[in-house]
Order: sequence, then C-alpha cells, then structure tokens
Amino acid sequence: MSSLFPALTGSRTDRPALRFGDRSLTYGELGAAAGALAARIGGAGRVAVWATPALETAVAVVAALEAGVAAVPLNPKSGEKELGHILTDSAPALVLAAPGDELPLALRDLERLDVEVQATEPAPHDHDRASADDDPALVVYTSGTTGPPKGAVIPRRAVAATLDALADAWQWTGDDVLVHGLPLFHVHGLVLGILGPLRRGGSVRHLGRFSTEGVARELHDGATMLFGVPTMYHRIAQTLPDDPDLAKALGRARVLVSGSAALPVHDHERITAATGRRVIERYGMTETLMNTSVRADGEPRAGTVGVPLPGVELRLVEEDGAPITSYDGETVGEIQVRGPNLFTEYLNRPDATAAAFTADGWFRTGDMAVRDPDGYVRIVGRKATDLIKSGGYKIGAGEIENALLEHPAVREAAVTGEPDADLGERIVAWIVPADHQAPPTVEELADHVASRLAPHKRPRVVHYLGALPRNDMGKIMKRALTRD
Ligand code: MCA
Ligand code: AMP
Repeated sequence: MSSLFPALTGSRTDRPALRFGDRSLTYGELGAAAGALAARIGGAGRVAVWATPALETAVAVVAALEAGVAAVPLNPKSGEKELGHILTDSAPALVLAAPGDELPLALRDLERLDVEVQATEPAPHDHDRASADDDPALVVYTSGTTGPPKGAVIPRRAVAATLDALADAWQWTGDDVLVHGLPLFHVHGLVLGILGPLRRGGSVRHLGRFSTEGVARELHDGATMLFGVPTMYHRIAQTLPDDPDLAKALGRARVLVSGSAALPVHDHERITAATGRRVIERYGMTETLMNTSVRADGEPRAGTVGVPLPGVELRLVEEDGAPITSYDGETVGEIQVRGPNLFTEYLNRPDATAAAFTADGWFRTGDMAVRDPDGYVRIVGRKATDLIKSGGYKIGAGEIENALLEHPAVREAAVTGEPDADLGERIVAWIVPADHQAPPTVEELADHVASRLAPHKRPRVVHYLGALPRNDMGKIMKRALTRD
C-alpha cells in the first residue's frame, strides 16, 4: 500500500508535525528520525514501544509503521502482572524507549533500542511501500469481561481507512492543529491523536497530561481541534463558569471531539451554554477503530454518536441475531459493524476471534443502541455488565477480581462499576476479608491492584461483607450487591 504518511516526504517538510511541551519536530525532522530508526528495526517481527506521552513514542510508532513492523504500545504505568502477560503474549523482538527512561524488571531481558528524535544522517523512506494493506500495524491490548487483556491486531488498512473517514466527517485537513492530553497506548490518543494529524500533514500539540489551562493556551495559540474523553470535557464544563478565558479559547476551536465513553447531555449543554460551541461525539472501539460520528457539517445532536462513517456498515440486531430493519428511535439492539476499519484478530486467541464475529463477518460490539429515523445512533448501554468504563478506559471486572483474590487478606471478591460524575463509572470492590477482625484497607487494595495491573484499574471504593450473595449454582449475584 502507499505510504501512511505522505507528508513525511512531501514538498513541505519544514511544516511542524509534533510538539510535546517545548520539544518539537517538523515533518522533515520526523521523516529523518523515523527513517533512521525504521532502517534499524526493519525485519523485526514485532516491537514494543514504551508509550510515555513524549516525542519518542510518536517517532517510534511512525518508524515501526515505516518499517512495516507491528508496534505494541505499552502503558508505562502497567503493573507487573499485566506487563508480563502482554510481553509473553506479543513476544516482541525488542523494546523502543526514550533515552534515560527506566524500564521495569519485566523488560530488562528484552533488547532495548533508544529512540533518537534528531537523526544525525539522512535515511531512505521507502520502507513502508513494501507493506501490504492487511499487514499488522499495531497490536493494542484491550480488556474483556474475564481473563487478561487481549491483543487486537490492527492492520494498516484499518488505520488508513478510519483516519480518512474521519477526515471526511470532520473536514480534517493539513491546516488543522490538534491539541490533546490523551495517553498514547490506546487507539484514541495514538491512532486518532498522533497518526491522525500526521496522515493529514497537519500538526499535533500534546499536553503531556491533560489540563484545562493547557487546552486554553493551545487553542488561543492556533490549535483548531480538541480531542478528549468525557472526563476531560466534564472537567472543562466544571471549570468554565469561573474561567472566561477557557470559554473564549473553546469558542475559537473548529471542532471539539469527545469519545471513548458517553458524554452526558448535561456536560454537552454546559459547554454549549458557556462557549456557543457544540461537542461532537464519535463512537469507536479498539477492535473497530471508528464506526460513527456526528459530522462537522451535520446536525449536532447531544446524546448521539452520529451516523456511520464512510465505508462502515452498521446494523442493530435483536437478541436472536435478527437485524432490526426499521429505525424508530426506540427498539434496542446490539451494534454490529463491518468494514475496512476492523481488526483482523485477537493475537493467539482464535477462540475469542471466532466468537467476536457472526458467520457472515459482522463484528459484535456488545454495545446496545437505538437508531433515530434519520439513522443517528444512540448508545443506551452494554451487553456485558462486567465491563466498566472509567475515565474512558475499558476495564474488565474479572481481571480486578482475580488480582484482588491474589491478596492474602481477601477471601472473596466481586467488582462492579457505579456511576461517577467525573469518571463516568468508578470501580467498586466488594470484599469478604480472610480475617474480619483485620480487613485490608482501601489504600492497600488499591495499591495492590495498581501495582499488579494498572493505576486506572484500582478500586476507588471498597465494601466489606460477611459473604457474597450467590445463587443456587454458587454464582455471585452482582445485582444483589448493596451497601448494607
Ligand atoms: C493514583 N495513582 C496511583 C495510585 N493512585 N498510582 C499507583 N498506585 C496508586 N494506588 C496515580 C495515577 O497513576 C496518576 O498518576 C495519578 O495518580 C492520578 O490518577 P487518577 O486519579 O486515576 O486519574 P486522573 O489523573 O484523574 O485521570 C483522568 C483522565 C484519565 C486524565 C481522564 O482517566 C485518562 O487519561 N483517560 C483516558 C483514557 C483513554 O485514552 N481511553 C481510550 C481508550 P500521574 O499523576 O503520574 O498521571 S478507548 C479507545 O481507544 C476507543 C477506540 C475509543 O472510542 O476512543
Ligand atoms: P475500548 O474497548 O477501550 O476501545 O472502548 C470501546 C468502547 O467504548 C465501546 O465499545 C463503547 O462501549 C465505548 N465508547 C466509545 N466511544 C463512545 C461514545 N462516544 N459514546 C458511548 N460509548 C462509547
């Protein structure tokens, strides 16, 4: 396939490509740095990328794509158990990291290559022309209801298809300057937030970490687009009443996009009231990249995720698999999708891959929705109650339960999500302590989960019970869990 990033070799290589704090690269500099690194990693099976929110992560991923080598972005806050699983499962040939970054023990046996962002000599750019559309571009780990995260293998064609479809929906061009503070080990921050601007030949300014001050500063200084998860927009909505400068900055943006979870209508309304601007929602998944969006030239409708993107087929199906044929805004069905934006498989999990698709090739998203008569999709819930969305991160109840059960002071554990104004949902653990006289503290359990899995998977609330409610089969009845 042709290059994913034509601007790396185009005629205007002096244009800004990436900025992280006070460090930046033009297209020419990025092309040289990524080209040099690509020449070193060409032929490696897969490479892990220590995905800190830094220039090096962007250079490493672009280099891997240029070399036709699949990149496995690693959350630098992953705990030992999660990291161990991802490394064993994806078996990378080496790890790419910023010079000076200290890597955890689990990575010490892997060959390490430091990512230099200033190339000392020019390198050829013909690496990715040898790659086929279906070759893997990325392996992104995503949680399921039970068991450890699965590696979604995302082909090059899906990256190109989703970014080009979003360009159409948002009229996204090389003149756009994106600002965001999303993590770079998931689709939202990495594919949309870094590869998106680079495919258009535009630029991205990454905040390192999200702050309303950073958003306001960059929008005042020429940024035209903002990407964020609902928690970020919620924090913006909370800040707006006392911060007229933030309202003015958002008023200048060309498009404000929210995704990864539902943005409550109340936050939509507060932002529109203070800025005169409407936030656009788009709906995607690690396995499918982006499926739908409210179009920049379409009617904004809070509470909906818009219409299918060009090239994406979307249908709602009943419990028995029968497609729903009339859109009445009321009949709820599971969203199934088909198109060039889909992943190819879960790495090493043919069973899970087979279960994820229907016989005729539709991917079962597990998201439940209705469609308005004009086709707008409204997500109303999820099929699996054991999947929690907190801060835009998908978290499986099962993996937290397993981690909690590995704590010596825990005899039984169940995990649920409950509504949270800031995070959307917060993780709640229901614990039967091994010793009722000396139950483990909330902090102890949170630290235990954070250090084994990841900090965003830690329980925020812990309830202590004498026994978990179970049915006759011994299965935990999560619906019966109450505070008292
Ligand atoms: C707290 N911390 C801890 C502990 N407690 N560390 C170790 N042990 C503990 N017990 C640390 C955290 O690591 C973090 O460190 C800091 O304390 C604050 O953590 P927290 O309060 O949890 O988070 P926050 O800072 O309030 O983060 C809110 C957030 C974040 C910024 C909105 O949730 C976020 O970035 N969400 C984005 C998720 C996302 O990109 N999802 C996309 C996947 P430090 O201070 O060092 O940070 S979905 C997707 O890709 C699909 C395709 C889609 O549709 O988009
Ligand atoms: P992940 O598996 O982490 O990629 O998260 C994908 C899931 O996030 C989807 O299956 C949806 O449940 C949810 N999601 C993404 N975007 C939206 C949105 N705009 N509104 C509601 N849910 C969303």
